[in-house]
Amino acid sequence: MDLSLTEEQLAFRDLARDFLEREAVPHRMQWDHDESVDLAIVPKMAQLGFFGLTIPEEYGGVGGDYVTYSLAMEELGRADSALRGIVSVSSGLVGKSILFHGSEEQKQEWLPQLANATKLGCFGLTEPGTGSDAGNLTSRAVADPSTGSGRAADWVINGQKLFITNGTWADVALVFARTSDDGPRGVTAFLVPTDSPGFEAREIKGKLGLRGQATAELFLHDVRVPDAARLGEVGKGFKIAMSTLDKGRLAVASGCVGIVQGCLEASVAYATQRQQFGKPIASFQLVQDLIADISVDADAARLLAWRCADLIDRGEPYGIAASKAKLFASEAAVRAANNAIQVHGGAGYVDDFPVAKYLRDARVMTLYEGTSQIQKLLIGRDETGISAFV
Ligand code: COS
Repeated sequence: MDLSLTEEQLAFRDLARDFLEREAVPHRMQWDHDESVDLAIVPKMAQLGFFGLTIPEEYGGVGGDYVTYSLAMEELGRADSALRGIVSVSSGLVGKSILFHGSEEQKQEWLPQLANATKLGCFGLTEPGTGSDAGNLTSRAVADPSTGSGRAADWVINGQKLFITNGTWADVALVFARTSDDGPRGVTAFLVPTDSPGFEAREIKGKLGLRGQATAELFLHDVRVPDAARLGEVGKGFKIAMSTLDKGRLAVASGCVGIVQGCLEASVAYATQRQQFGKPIASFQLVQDLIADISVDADAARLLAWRCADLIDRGEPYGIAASKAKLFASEAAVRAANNAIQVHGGAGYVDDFPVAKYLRDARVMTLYEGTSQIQKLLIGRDETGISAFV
Protein backbone atom coordinates (compact mmCIF):
# COMPACT_ATOMS: atom_id res chain seq x y z
CA MET A 1 0.00 0.00 0.00
CA ASP A 2 2.00 3.01 -1.20
CA LEU A 3 -0.70 5.70 -1.20
CA SER A 4 1.04 8.51 -3.09
CA LEU A 5 4.36 8.38 -1.28
CA THR A 6 7.05 10.49 -2.90
CA GLU A 7 10.12 8.93 -4.48
CA GLU A 8 12.24 10.27 -1.60
CA GLN A 9 9.95 8.72 0.98
CA LEU A 10 9.97 5.36 -0.80
CA ALA A 11 13.74 5.51 -1.20
CA PHE A 12 14.23 6.11 2.52
CA ARG A 13 11.87 3.27 3.40
CA ASP A 14 13.76 0.86 1.11
CA LEU A 15 17.12 2.00 2.47
CA ALA A 16 15.89 1.57 6.04
CA ARG A 17 14.47 -1.89 5.36
CA ASP A 18 17.61 -3.05 3.59
CA PHE A 19 19.82 -1.80 6.45
CA LEU A 20 17.67 -3.35 9.18
CA GLU A 21 17.39 -6.69 7.34
CA ARG A 22 21.20 -6.86 7.39
CA GLU A 23 22.07 -5.24 10.70
CA ALA A 24 19.15 -5.96 13.02
CA VAL A 25 16.96 -8.88 11.95
CA PRO A 26 19.74 -11.53 12.19
CA HIS A 27 20.62 -10.38 15.73
CA ARG A 28 17.30 -9.44 17.31
CA MET A 29 16.70 -12.77 19.05
CA GLN A 30 20.18 -12.74 20.56
CA TRP A 31 19.69 -9.15 21.78
CA ASP A 32 16.36 -10.23 23.24
CA HIS A 33 18.02 -13.09 25.12
CA ASP A 34 20.92 -10.89 26.24
CA GLU A 35 18.45 -8.19 27.35
CA SER A 36 20.55 -5.67 25.47
CA VAL A 37 20.92 -4.68 21.85
CA ASP A 38 24.51 -4.32 20.68
CA LEU A 39 24.95 -0.56 20.89
CA ALA A 40 27.43 -0.72 18.01
CA ILE A 41 24.36 -0.45 15.78
CA VAL A 42 23.50 3.02 17.12
CA PRO A 43 26.13 5.02 15.18
CA LYS A 44 25.32 3.03 12.04
CA MET A 45 21.64 3.91 12.43
CA ALA A 46 22.62 7.53 12.97
CA GLN A 47 24.68 7.50 9.78
CA LEU A 48 21.63 6.39 7.85
CA GLY A 49 19.66 9.29 9.32
CA PHE A 50 17.29 7.55 11.75
CA PHE A 51 18.19 9.86 14.64
CA GLY A 52 18.27 13.02 12.54
CA LEU A 53 14.83 12.67 10.97
CA THR A 54 12.64 15.74 11.65
CA ILE A 55 15.60 17.54 13.28
CA PRO A 56 16.39 20.46 10.91
CA GLU A 57 19.66 20.46 9.00
CA GLU A 58 20.77 23.67 10.76
CA TYR A 59 20.92 21.61 13.99
CA GLY A 60 22.75 18.68 12.44
CA GLY A 61 19.68 16.65 11.50
CA VAL A 62 18.57 15.49 8.09
CA GLY A 63 15.23 17.31 8.19
CA GLY A 64 12.48 15.38 6.54
CA ASP A 65 8.75 15.20 6.91
CA TYR A 66 6.66 13.24 9.40
CA VAL A 67 5.42 10.75 6.79
CA THR A 68 9.06 9.74 6.30
CA TYR A 69 9.45 9.61 10.09
CA SER A 70 6.41 7.32 10.26
CA LEU A 71 7.88 5.06 7.57
CA ALA A 72 11.17 4.89 9.47
CA MET A 73 9.38 3.99 12.70
CA GLU A 74 7.41 1.30 10.85
CA GLU A 75 10.59 -0.28 9.52
CA LEU A 76 12.16 -0.16 12.99
CA GLY A 77 9.06 -1.76 14.50
CA ARG A 78 9.07 -4.49 11.87
CA ALA A 79 12.74 -5.23 12.57
CA ASP A 80 12.96 -4.77 16.36
CA SER A 81 10.83 -2.54 18.56
CA ALA A 82 13.73 -2.22 21.00
CA LEU A 83 15.61 -0.22 18.34
CA ARG A 84 12.51 1.83 17.56
CA GLY A 85 12.29 2.80 21.22
CA ILE A 86 15.89 3.99 21.36
CA VAL A 87 15.36 6.31 18.38
CA SER A 88 11.90 7.59 19.15
CA VAL A 89 12.72 8.43 22.77
CA SER A 90 16.13 10.00 22.16
CA SER A 91 15.55 12.02 19.03
CA GLY A 92 11.74 11.98 19.22
CA LEU A 93 10.62 12.76 22.76
CA VAL A 94 13.82 14.47 23.92
CA GLY A 95 14.99 15.98 20.62
CA LYS A 96 11.59 17.38 19.72
CA SER A 97 11.04 18.83 23.20
CA ILE A 98 14.31 20.72 22.77
CA LEU A 99 13.54 21.70 19.17
CA PHE A 100 10.12 23.14 19.98
CA HIS A 101 10.66 24.47 23.50
CA GLY A 102 14.41 24.94 24.00
CA SER A 103 16.50 28.11 23.96
CA GLU A 104 18.83 28.67 21.01
CA GLU A 105 21.76 27.66 23.25
CA GLN A 106 20.05 24.41 24.24
CA LYS A 107 19.28 23.60 20.59
CA GLN A 108 22.88 24.29 19.56
CA GLU A 109 24.24 22.23 22.43
CA TRP A 110 22.03 19.13 22.29
CA LEU A 111 20.36 18.69 18.89
CA PRO A 112 23.47 17.95 16.78
CA GLN A 113 24.60 15.36 19.32
CA LEU A 114 21.16 13.72 19.48
CA ALA A 115 20.89 13.79 15.68
CA ASN A 116 24.19 11.95 15.21
CA ALA A 117 23.53 9.82 18.32
CA THR A 118 26.85 10.62 19.96
CA LYS A 119 24.54 11.46 22.85
CA LEU A 120 21.31 9.67 23.78
CA GLY A 121 18.41 11.13 25.69
CA CYS A 122 15.74 9.76 28.00
CA PHE A 123 12.35 11.19 28.95
CA GLY A 124 11.74 11.34 32.70
CA LEU A 125 8.02 11.81 33.20
CA THR A 126 6.56 8.64 34.76
CA GLU A 127 7.05 8.08 38.48
CA PRO A 128 6.23 5.19 40.83
CA GLY A 129 3.07 7.03 41.95
CA THR A 130 2.06 8.75 38.70
CA GLY A 131 1.63 6.99 35.36
CA SER A 132 -1.59 8.05 33.64
CA ASP A 133 -2.00 10.89 36.13
CA ALA A 134 1.22 12.54 34.98
CA GLY A 135 0.12 16.02 36.08
CA ASN A 136 0.34 14.93 39.71
CA LEU A 137 4.02 13.99 39.65
CA THR A 138 5.94 14.58 42.88
CA SER A 139 9.61 14.98 41.89
CA ARG A 140 10.51 18.46 43.05
CA ALA A 141 12.85 21.20 41.83
CA VAL A 142 13.63 24.03 44.23
CA ALA A 143 15.47 27.24 43.33
CA ASP A 144 18.54 27.63 45.52
CA PRO A 145 18.69 31.18 46.90
CA SER A 146 22.37 30.75 47.80
CA THR A 147 23.41 30.61 44.12
CA GLY A 148 26.11 33.21 43.49
CA SER A 149 24.88 36.75 42.85
CA GLY A 150 24.63 37.99 39.29
CA ARG A 151 23.05 34.85 37.90
CA ALA A 152 19.72 33.09 38.14
CA ALA A 153 19.33 30.62 40.98
CA ASP A 154 20.38 27.01 40.40
CA TRP A 155 17.71 24.33 40.73
CA VAL A 156 18.05 21.41 43.11
CA ILE A 157 16.04 18.38 42.00
CA ASN A 158 14.90 15.43 44.11
CA GLY A 159 12.68 12.57 43.04
CA GLN A 160 12.31 9.21 41.39
CA LYS A 161 11.32 8.19 37.84
CA LEU A 162 10.17 4.77 36.66
CA PHE A 163 10.10 2.74 33.42
CA ILE A 164 12.42 5.16 31.64
CA THR A 165 13.49 3.97 28.18
CA ASN A 166 17.23 4.52 27.54
CA GLY A 167 17.55 5.32 31.27
CA THR A 168 20.96 3.68 31.78
CA TRP A 169 22.28 4.62 28.32
CA ALA A 170 21.25 8.26 28.20
CA ASP A 171 23.66 11.17 28.45
CA VAL A 172 20.88 13.63 29.13
CA ALA A 173 17.59 13.13 30.93
CA LEU A 174 14.64 15.41 30.29
CA VAL A 175 13.27 15.51 33.82
CA PHE A 176 9.83 16.86 34.70
CA ALA A 177 9.69 18.14 38.26
CA ARG A 178 7.30 20.09 40.42
CA THR A 179 8.23 23.74 41.01
CA SER A 180 4.91 24.66 42.67
CA ASP A 181 1.89 22.86 44.08
CA ASP A 182 -0.39 23.96 41.25
CA GLY A 183 -1.12 20.50 39.76
CA PRO A 184 -0.13 20.17 36.08
CA ARG A 185 0.55 23.92 35.99
CA GLY A 186 3.24 23.53 38.64
CA VAL A 187 5.50 21.27 36.56
CA THR A 188 8.74 22.45 34.93
CA ALA A 189 11.12 20.64 32.55
CA PHE A 190 14.90 20.38 33.01
CA LEU A 191 17.72 18.98 30.88
CA VAL A 192 19.81 17.03 33.36
CA PRO A 193 23.18 15.53 32.32
CA THR A 194 23.12 11.98 33.64
CA ASP A 195 26.65 12.30 35.03
CA SER A 196 25.44 14.99 37.45
CA PRO A 197 26.30 14.22 41.08
CA GLY A 198 23.25 12.70 42.79
CA PHE A 199 21.83 11.19 39.56
CA GLU A 200 21.55 7.40 39.50
CA ALA A 201 19.97 5.04 36.93
CA ARG A 202 19.22 1.39 37.72
CA GLU A 203 18.19 -0.95 34.93
CA ILE A 204 14.94 -2.90 35.25
CA LYS A 205 15.46 -6.50 34.11
CA GLY A 206 12.94 -9.26 33.43
CA LYS A 207 10.54 -7.36 31.20
CA LEU A 208 7.97 -9.31 29.16
CA GLY A 209 9.11 -7.64 25.94
CA LEU A 210 11.36 -4.88 24.63
CA ARG A 211 14.11 -6.78 26.36
CA GLY A 212 16.87 -5.39 24.18
CA GLN A 213 16.08 -1.89 25.31
CA ALA A 214 17.42 -0.43 28.55
CA THR A 215 14.50 0.49 30.78
CA ALA A 216 15.45 2.08 34.06
CA GLU A 217 14.48 3.59 37.34
CA LEU A 218 16.02 7.02 37.91
CA PHE A 219 16.90 8.45 41.32
CA LEU A 220 17.66 12.13 41.72
CA HIS A 221 19.13 13.12 45.05
CA ASP A 222 19.94 16.83 45.37
CA VAL A 223 20.84 17.02 41.68
CA ARG A 224 21.92 20.59 40.98
CA VAL A 225 21.47 22.19 37.56
CA PRO A 226 21.86 25.81 36.47
CA ASP A 227 18.81 27.77 35.40
CA ALA A 228 20.14 27.46 31.84
CA ALA A 229 19.15 23.76 32.04
CA ARG A 230 15.49 24.68 32.45
CA LEU A 231 13.58 23.80 29.26
CA GLY A 232 10.81 26.28 28.61
CA GLU A 233 9.12 28.50 31.16
CA VAL A 234 8.58 27.66 34.80
CA GLY A 235 5.21 25.87 35.09
CA LYS A 236 5.04 24.91 31.42
CA GLY A 237 6.56 21.43 31.79
CA PHE A 238 3.29 19.51 31.65
CA LYS A 239 2.29 21.19 28.39
CA ILE A 240 5.73 20.40 26.96
CA ALA A 241 5.34 16.76 28.01
CA MET A 242 1.82 16.44 26.60
CA SER A 243 2.52 18.13 23.27
CA THR A 244 5.67 16.03 22.86
CA LEU A 245 3.76 12.85 23.67
CA ASP A 246 1.28 13.67 20.91
CA LYS A 247 4.13 13.20 18.42
CA GLY A 248 5.47 10.28 20.44
CA ARG A 249 2.13 8.55 20.00
CA LEU A 250 2.59 8.75 16.23
CA ALA A 251 5.96 7.02 16.63
CA VAL A 252 4.43 4.25 18.75
CA ALA A 253 1.57 3.83 16.28
CA SER A 254 3.97 3.61 13.34
CA GLY A 255 6.17 1.12 15.18
CA CYS A 256 3.05 -0.97 15.77
CA VAL A 257 2.27 -0.88 12.05
CA GLY A 258 5.70 -2.45 11.59
CA ILE A 259 4.85 -5.19 14.08
CA VAL A 260 1.58 -5.94 12.25
CA GLN A 261 3.39 -5.95 8.90
CA GLY A 262 6.03 -8.31 10.28
CA CYS A 263 3.30 -10.62 11.58
CA LEU A 264 1.65 -10.61 8.16
CA GLU A 265 4.84 -11.47 6.30
CA ALA A 266 5.81 -14.19 8.78
CA SER A 267 2.31 -15.71 8.69
CA VAL A 268 2.09 -15.78 4.89
CA ALA A 269 5.56 -17.31 4.62
CA TYR A 270 4.78 -19.98 7.19
CA ALA A 271 1.26 -20.81 5.98
CA THR A 272 2.34 -21.23 2.36
CA GLN A 273 5.14 -23.69 3.20
CA ARG A 274 3.75 -25.60 6.20
CA GLN A 275 1.95 -28.74 5.03
CA GLN A 276 -0.88 -30.43 6.93
CA PHE A 277 -3.45 -32.87 5.59
CA GLY A 278 -1.38 -33.04 2.41
CA LYS A 279 -1.48 -29.37 1.47
CA PRO A 280 -0.17 -25.96 2.60
CA ILE A 281 -2.14 -24.70 5.62
CA ALA A 282 -2.68 -21.46 3.64
CA SER A 283 -5.28 -23.37 1.64
CA PHE A 284 -7.51 -23.73 4.71
CA GLN A 285 -10.19 -21.10 5.05
CA LEU A 286 -9.73 -20.67 8.80
CA VAL A 287 -6.03 -19.91 8.31
CA GLN A 288 -6.89 -17.40 5.58
CA ASP A 289 -9.36 -15.86 8.03
CA LEU A 290 -6.49 -15.18 10.49
CA ILE A 291 -4.25 -13.81 7.75
CA ALA A 292 -7.02 -11.59 6.36
CA ASP A 293 -7.56 -10.05 9.80
CA ILE A 294 -3.83 -9.28 10.11
CA SER A 295 -3.80 -7.78 6.60
CA VAL A 296 -6.76 -5.48 7.32
CA ASP A 297 -5.18 -4.42 10.63
CA ALA A 298 -1.96 -3.54 8.80
CA ASP A 299 -3.73 -1.32 6.27
CA ALA A 300 -6.04 0.35 8.79
CA ALA A 301 -3.28 1.05 11.32
CA ARG A 302 -0.97 2.36 8.60
CA LEU A 303 -3.60 4.71 7.21
CA LEU A 304 -4.34 6.13 10.67
CA ALA A 305 -0.62 6.69 11.27
CA TRP A 306 -0.12 8.32 7.88
CA ARG A 307 -3.14 10.55 8.38
CA CYS A 308 -1.63 11.80 11.64
CA ALA A 309 1.80 12.30 10.03
CA ASP A 310 0.23 14.16 7.12
CA LEU A 311 -1.67 16.48 9.49
CA ILE A 312 1.61 17.33 11.25
CA ASP A 313 3.30 17.97 7.89
CA ARG A 314 0.47 20.30 6.90
CA GLY A 315 0.65 22.19 10.20
CA GLU A 316 -2.85 21.16 11.28
CA PRO A 317 -4.01 19.92 14.71
CA TYR A 318 -3.07 16.28 15.12
CA GLY A 319 -3.40 15.35 18.82
CA ILE A 320 -6.62 13.37 18.51
CA ALA A 321 -5.45 11.77 15.26
CA ALA A 322 -2.34 10.66 17.15
CA SER A 323 -4.48 9.18 19.94
CA LYS A 324 -6.64 7.32 17.42
CA ALA A 325 -3.62 5.98 15.54
CA LYS A 326 -1.89 4.92 18.76
CA LEU A 327 -5.02 3.30 20.18
CA PHE A 328 -5.86 1.35 17.05
CA ALA A 329 -2.34 0.39 16.01
CA SER A 330 -1.25 -0.79 19.46
CA GLU A 331 -4.35 -2.94 19.94
CA ALA A 332 -3.94 -4.19 16.36
CA ALA A 333 -0.31 -5.14 17.04
CA VAL A 334 -1.33 -7.34 19.99
CA ARG A 335 -4.19 -8.84 17.96
CA ALA A 336 -2.01 -9.46 14.91
CA ALA A 337 0.79 -11.04 16.89
CA ASN A 338 -1.70 -13.30 18.60
CA ASN A 339 -3.23 -14.27 15.24
CA ALA A 340 0.25 -14.85 13.81
CA ILE A 341 1.06 -17.26 16.63
CA GLN A 342 -2.20 -19.07 15.89
CA VAL A 343 -1.14 -19.45 12.24
CA HIS A 344 2.24 -20.83 13.36
CA GLY A 345 0.75 -23.24 15.90
CA GLY A 346 3.32 -24.64 18.34
CA ALA A 347 6.16 -23.26 16.20
CA GLY A 348 4.94 -19.77 17.05
CA TYR A 349 5.37 -20.37 20.74
CA VAL A 350 9.15 -20.65 20.57
CA ASP A 351 11.82 -18.30 19.28
CA ASP A 352 12.46 -20.04 15.93
CA PHE A 353 10.04 -17.55 14.35
CA PRO A 354 9.69 -13.85 15.19
CA VAL A 355 6.01 -13.95 16.14
CA ALA A 356 6.41 -14.74 19.86
CA LYS A 357 8.76 -11.77 20.22
CA TYR A 358 6.32 -9.60 18.27
CA LEU A 359 3.62 -10.47 20.80
CA ARG A 360 5.85 -9.77 23.81
CA ASP A 361 7.03 -6.47 22.31
CA ALA A 362 3.54 -5.46 21.23
CA ARG A 363 2.04 -5.87 24.66
CA VAL A 364 3.60 -2.72 26.13
CA MET A 365 2.39 -0.58 23.23
CA THR A 366 -1.13 -0.44 24.72
CA LEU A 367 0.39 0.74 28.01
CA TYR A 368 3.13 3.31 27.49
CA GLU A 369 2.91 6.85 26.09
CA GLY A 370 -0.71 6.79 27.29
CA THR A 371 -2.70 3.59 27.85
CA SER A 372 -5.50 2.58 25.49
CA GLN A 373 -7.91 3.78 28.17
CA ILE A 374 -6.30 7.25 28.27
CA GLN A 375 -6.48 7.46 24.45
CA LYS A 376 -10.18 6.55 24.56
CA LEU A 377 -10.85 9.23 27.17
CA LEU A 378 -9.03 11.84 25.07
CA ILE A 379 -11.05 10.81 22.00
CA GLY A 380 -14.25 10.71 24.07
CA ARG A 381 -13.57 14.20 25.44
CA ASP A 382 -13.00 15.45 21.92
CA GLU A 383 -16.26 13.96 20.68
CA THR A 384 -18.47 14.94 23.61
CA GLY A 385 -16.81 18.08 24.96
CA ILE A 386 -16.92 16.48 28.42
CA SER A 387 -13.70 15.63 30.28
CA ALA A 388 -13.61 12.38 32.25
CA PHE A 389 -10.55 13.66 34.11
CA VAL A 390 -12.26 16.34 36.23
N1 COS B 1 -0.68 19.64 24.15
C1 COS B 1 -0.49 20.86 24.72
N2 COS B 1 -1.03 21.20 25.92
C2 COS B 1 -1.78 20.29 26.54
C3 COS B 1 -2.02 19.01 26.01
C4 COS B 1 -1.45 18.70 24.74
N3 COS B 1 -1.64 17.52 24.17
N4 COS B 1 -2.81 18.32 26.85
C5 COS B 1 -3.06 19.13 27.90
N5 COS B 1 -2.43 20.31 27.71
C6 COS B 1 -2.45 21.49 28.58
C7 COS B 1 -3.89 21.93 28.80
O1 COS B 1 -4.30 22.78 27.72
C8 COS B 1 -3.79 22.71 30.08
O2 COS B 1 -3.26 23.99 29.82
P1 COS B 1 -3.74 25.30 30.64
O3 COS B 1 -3.01 25.21 31.93
O4 COS B 1 -3.29 26.46 29.80
O5 COS B 1 -5.23 25.21 30.78
C9 COS B 1 -2.73 21.91 30.86
O6 COS B 1 -2.00 21.15 29.89
C10 COS B 1 -3.34 20.97 31.87
O7 COS B 1 -4.32 20.26 31.19
P2 COS B 1 -5.37 19.30 31.87
O8 COS B 1 -5.30 19.37 33.37
O9 COS B 1 -6.68 19.54 31.20
O10 COS B 1 -4.79 17.90 31.44
P3 COS B 1 -5.48 16.88 30.52
O11 COS B 1 -6.84 16.57 31.10
O12 COS B 1 -5.46 17.34 29.10
O13 COS B 1 -4.53 15.63 30.68
C11 COS B 1 -4.37 13.30 30.83
C12 COS B 1 -4.88 14.55 31.48
C13 COS B 1 -4.75 12.13 31.70
C14 COS B 1 -4.97 13.13 29.45
C15 COS B 1 -2.86 13.40 30.68
O14 COS B 1 -2.30 13.51 31.96
C16 COS B 1 -2.26 12.23 29.95
O15 COS B 1 -2.16 12.21 28.74
N6 COS B 1 -1.79 11.20 30.71
C17 COS B 1 -1.08 10.10 30.15
C18 COS B 1 0.36 10.37 30.38
C19 COS B 1 1.21 9.48 29.58
O16 COS B 1 1.06 9.35 28.38
N7 COS B 1 2.17 8.86 30.26
C20 COS B 1 3.12 8.05 29.64
C21 COS B 1 4.43 8.72 29.79
S1 COS B 1 5.63 8.28 28.63
S2 COS B 1 5.92 6.38 28.86
